[in-house]
Amino acid sequence: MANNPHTNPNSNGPHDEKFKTSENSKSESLETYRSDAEGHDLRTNQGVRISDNHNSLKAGERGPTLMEDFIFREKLNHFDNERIPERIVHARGSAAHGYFQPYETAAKYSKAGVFQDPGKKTPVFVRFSTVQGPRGSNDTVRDVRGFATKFYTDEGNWDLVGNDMPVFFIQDAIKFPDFVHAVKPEPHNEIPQGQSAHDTFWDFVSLMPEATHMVLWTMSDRAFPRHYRNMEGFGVHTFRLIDKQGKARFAKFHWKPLAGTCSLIWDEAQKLWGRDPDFNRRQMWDDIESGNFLEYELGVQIVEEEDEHKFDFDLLDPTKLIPEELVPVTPIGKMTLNRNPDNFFAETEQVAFSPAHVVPGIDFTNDPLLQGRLFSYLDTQMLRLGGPNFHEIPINQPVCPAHNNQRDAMHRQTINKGQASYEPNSIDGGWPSETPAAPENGGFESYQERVDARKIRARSPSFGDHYSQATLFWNSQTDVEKEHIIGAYTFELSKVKRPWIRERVIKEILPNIDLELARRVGENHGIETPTSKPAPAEELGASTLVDSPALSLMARLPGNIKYRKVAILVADGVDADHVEGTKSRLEAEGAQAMVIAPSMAPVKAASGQTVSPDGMLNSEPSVTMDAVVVAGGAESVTTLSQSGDGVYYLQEAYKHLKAIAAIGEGRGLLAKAGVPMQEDGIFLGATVDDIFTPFAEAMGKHRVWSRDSKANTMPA
Ligand code: HDE
Repeated sequence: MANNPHTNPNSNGPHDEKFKTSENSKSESLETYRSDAEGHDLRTNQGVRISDNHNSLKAGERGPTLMEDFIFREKLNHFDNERIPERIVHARGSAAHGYFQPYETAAKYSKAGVFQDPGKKTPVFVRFSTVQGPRGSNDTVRDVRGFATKFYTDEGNWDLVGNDMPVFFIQDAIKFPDFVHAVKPEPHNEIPQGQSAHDTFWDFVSLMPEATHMVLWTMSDRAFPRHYRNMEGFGVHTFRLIDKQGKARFAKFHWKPLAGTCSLIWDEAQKLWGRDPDFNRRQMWDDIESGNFLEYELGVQIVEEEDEHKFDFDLLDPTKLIPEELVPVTPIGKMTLNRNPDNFFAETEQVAFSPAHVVPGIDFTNDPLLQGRLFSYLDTQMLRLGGPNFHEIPINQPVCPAHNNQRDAMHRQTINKGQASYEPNSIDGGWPSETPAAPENGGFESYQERVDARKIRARSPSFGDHYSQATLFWNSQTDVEKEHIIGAYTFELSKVKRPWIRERVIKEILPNIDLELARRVGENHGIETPTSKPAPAEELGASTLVDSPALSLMARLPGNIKYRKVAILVADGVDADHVEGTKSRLEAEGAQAMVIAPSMAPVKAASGQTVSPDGMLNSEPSVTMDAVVVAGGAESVTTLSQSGDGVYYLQEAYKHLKAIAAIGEGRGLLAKAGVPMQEDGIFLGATVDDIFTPFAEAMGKHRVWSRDSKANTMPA
């Protein structure tokens, strides 16, 4: 086209150089908008200095407030409008900045700039979230976690809007409003908040067998991660990667946490709702502030186009995963989260992710859930962020330039110069101009998938298997994980009031996953279960694998004590050497030691030294720790043994399968708490050196799993 300066030989106007950004590009772009009030006078939004911020303007000291008071009106008016709609799902979230860096070039899979150069750090912003609860709900509820990453690449923003589970509840986006209405607090009384344990959720999922696989994941301990750093992430859908030659391959995205996978225990998660409702967001914030950054490896499972149909499930079906034993996850780079936002609202609340935000080299498939998502995110953000200019909000702006002929609308910030807001034009030199199609030019060209079909409202028969991967997941769990899943179904269904819904789950759904699972949950509800699977063969499906060990949380335990939080219990008369010795050995291996005392008053050690507590028995309870050490010193242990909080600390730690060590007289507190002394995961010794190595080893396994069957004997 003659007016396209890209192609017009007579045009020598400017055009975009290839953009080279750095790890800091996003932070630098936000700098323009940061505001620091230090040293400034208080002023109105119009810049007028305010001389009295305590009294409104009145007709007489005791008289009515005057309409004329523009200072008062402006302040109240802004305050009255501070809230925006929260996200319809994923309302509660917490985010951090960081960067992504490839290990080596992944050019053989994708031409996306973000994957090409191992020396290149691309800025990212990641928001973690729960799904069901409102903005003010608890962090540790049983729920899916969102894991949404915005890559600010040289070629535009790429959003990988994933979850911490690799599958989803439904196969077609048209069912999303039904699903969300069912799982959300019930419409008549807005109960329960942040929970799936209620009638409408179980009613829906038991009538929708395709939900079974994902529900099983949410009944596992994955539903309450110990820390965002201990959580896997998944792009869920099958995407396409396109290389420079235009060749496409199917790809699933994975985030693998370098700190290993660890979850809470249900009883612990529930207690945390009260003890620290901000448990996950607080830990991420504190860790980043203290330089303990979060790290994840980005991996891809690649399937060649010709292998599309070689699996016993459909790659387009979002209720299915590709077992890692069939297609290994190839690591392609690492993401580090290393900076907290400056302002929660401006960044975490206003960030707008969308799976439709892709860059050249990444493309979609016909997964009908993904196709629906491509519409939904922009649509909801129009309402949530007040119109079509939300891409101008600083956190949402790309780090490369973005020019086009879109104009006006609410809250427009950009001052577009020139007269031509159309293309082609000859008035403004033909700018901004299209990028002629050709891979080296960097324009987005959709993958030319051949589509030759009838228009039809139907579900593909290849989506008909609803159970085989649920069975695969169940088979892949360790005995402890299975017990926790049985406990989870039992608990959730105990909150379902309508008996026919409980019966439907136990008699018609669970047996199709596993007869023993159904029998055990049935036993707990006094419901007899069938002795053979009730679903028709095509719904049961058949998995080529019997199990997939990668699906167990135990497959990626941390193996060391880095970032683990350990309480050292002390009171007056404590042996200071035990405290110092334990602390220095823990910290040397990257763990965080917290000295916990009955109060915040400095503790007088037996030697006369002073030990400063980091927290109190009841303000930093055992549910916020990974392990406990009781320091010696006869007087200290007597005081702790006489404290209900001290005794409870150990009982609860025991119940939650935590490693417990006692040095010297410290064993007295174990005796008082009824914690067995001769058991795995309990370490007694006269000195720190006696206990440390086996204690640390036990912590590296996250929990003392062998204690699981005894945990319930402890009345904490
Ligand atoms: Fe979302 N989802 N979703 N979702 N989703 C939203 O977008 C939607 C799905 C996910 O931290 C909403 O801006 C539909 C799967 C995350 O800001 C909304 C369907 C996966 C976040 C929306 C799905 C996700 C959202 C609400 C089925 C994992 C939070 C507010 C077709 C791969 C992002 C918003 C953040 C948020 C729609 C299913 C992940 C309404 C229609 C599957 C992590 O647009």
